[in-house]
Amino acid sequence: MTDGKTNFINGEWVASQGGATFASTNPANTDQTLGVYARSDQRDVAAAVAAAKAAYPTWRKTPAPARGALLTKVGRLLEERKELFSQAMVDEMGKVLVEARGDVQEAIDMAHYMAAFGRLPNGSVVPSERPDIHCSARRVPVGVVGLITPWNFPIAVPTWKMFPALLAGNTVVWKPAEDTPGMAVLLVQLLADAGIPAGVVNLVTGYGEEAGAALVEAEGVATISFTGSTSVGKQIAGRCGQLMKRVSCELGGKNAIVVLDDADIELAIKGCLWSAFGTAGQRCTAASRLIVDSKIKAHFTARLVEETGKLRMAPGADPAAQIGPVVNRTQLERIQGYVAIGQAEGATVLTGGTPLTDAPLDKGCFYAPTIFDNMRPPMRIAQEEIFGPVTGIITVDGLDEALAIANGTGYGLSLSLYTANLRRGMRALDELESGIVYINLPTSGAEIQLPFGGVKNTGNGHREAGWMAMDWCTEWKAAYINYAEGSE
Ligand code: TXE
Repeated sequence: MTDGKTNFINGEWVASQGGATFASTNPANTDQTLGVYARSDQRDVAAAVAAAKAAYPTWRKTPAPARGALLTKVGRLLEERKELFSQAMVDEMGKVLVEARGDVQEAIDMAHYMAAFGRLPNGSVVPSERPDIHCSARRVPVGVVGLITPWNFPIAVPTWKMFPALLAGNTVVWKPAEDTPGMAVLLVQLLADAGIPAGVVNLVTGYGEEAGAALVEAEGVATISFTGSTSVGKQIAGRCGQLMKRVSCELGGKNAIVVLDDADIELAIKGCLWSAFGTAGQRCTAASRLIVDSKIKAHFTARLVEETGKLRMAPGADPAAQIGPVVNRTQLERIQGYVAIGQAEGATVLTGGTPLTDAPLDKGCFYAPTIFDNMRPPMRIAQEEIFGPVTGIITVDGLDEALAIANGTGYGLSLSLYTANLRRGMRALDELESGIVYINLPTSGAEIQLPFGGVKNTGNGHREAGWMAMDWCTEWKAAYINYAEGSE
């Protein structure tokens, strides 16, 4: 299926109507082409939307428990193919195998979690002011949903969107990231194998400005759910506003870990390593700011640098690899650009600060785990999402200053605080301005039964995962039914 026939429309694998293609490469060895994919345009998107519209009436009327049963099958097939998916993800996206397995596991968990929703209440019966009037409110699907997804969690993020949408009775058109089309093809084939009917999920591979933008514009798409950069998210949300389309945006983060003077330093270091360098820092929850109390800073910094030096960078397929490559050369250059900006702003590189150019890593997009000291809150490296294995230490005196600095960015996704003091922890929980707060845990590690999303520039108020995931993909319908005598 790497012959360019990678659009899945009305249950058929087809090439783009214009015949254009693009290639996907291995970030651990950019000489290696992994596959050739349909480069879709507005015509392909229109065909996919037409298929989704045609499939909608039947899917909407399929009983919710039956839709849930199909998701159970999807979950089981994902379990069977977990290793295949994980290996393919390592090759296409670059994350290390253990993390790729985690990515697929999140999809498995979401399939089973959402399957159960098929048998849960989907609304409420509400009292009326009048006798013999039955009042109720229930969720109904919105129609055709358009999904635009990034490459960093190429299975988890799409399924966090798709499974609630399907369970609710919507049909789907999906435009995955151009860096991970192969993962999308695997997932969509699995959905078909599980028995999801033709037209219910349609795939259009291709570029954001072409296929993605066309999906936003497409007539008949009721809502867009997007995860990606803040700049593209704002563009999409603006356009959806003009078109009166619903839109759900999950954007970037500038997450921080606060380490107070009473913290368990070794626990905090373990958390910082995972948050800053896991997935090579390419997570919306990555901790790119470490806010450390001056009393423990010297010891904390020395230990963090020491432990960072032990991290093994290698292609994700290497069983000993702890950090793989970043996704592509553009990201590598972007990271290098931010490191140069940080140095120009007066921050000092304690370790890292360069791409890795010794063989065999020179063939891939490897960037050394990097720690800045003397990061100050107004610096660009302390305000903007870097999306690479780069973090910096900001020194503070006490909890008040730490909380103010943690809150002092335009983002609000995930903030963490390490302390042995319950009162300080609870104050942080109250005062940190983010969708997710962790105490004595790293900023990454979401569980699917809790809402995921953020405040400020991180999003537009929607949440994925948890039961709240039903909100973005459903409308409420209120019903008033008169059963008074004489109404029959
Ligand atoms: O994202 P884009 P990129 C951030 C992170 C990263 C930066 C750039 O800071 O360094 O974004 O990454 C589609 N209309 N995040 O370039 O461009 C695109 O095809 C419609 C954080 O990969 O936002 C892809 O499917 N769609 C984030 C998706 O949008 C468009 C995860 C994301 O691509 C489009 C990824 C357009 N005009 C990046 N332009 C997170 N929150 O975790 C692009 N797309």
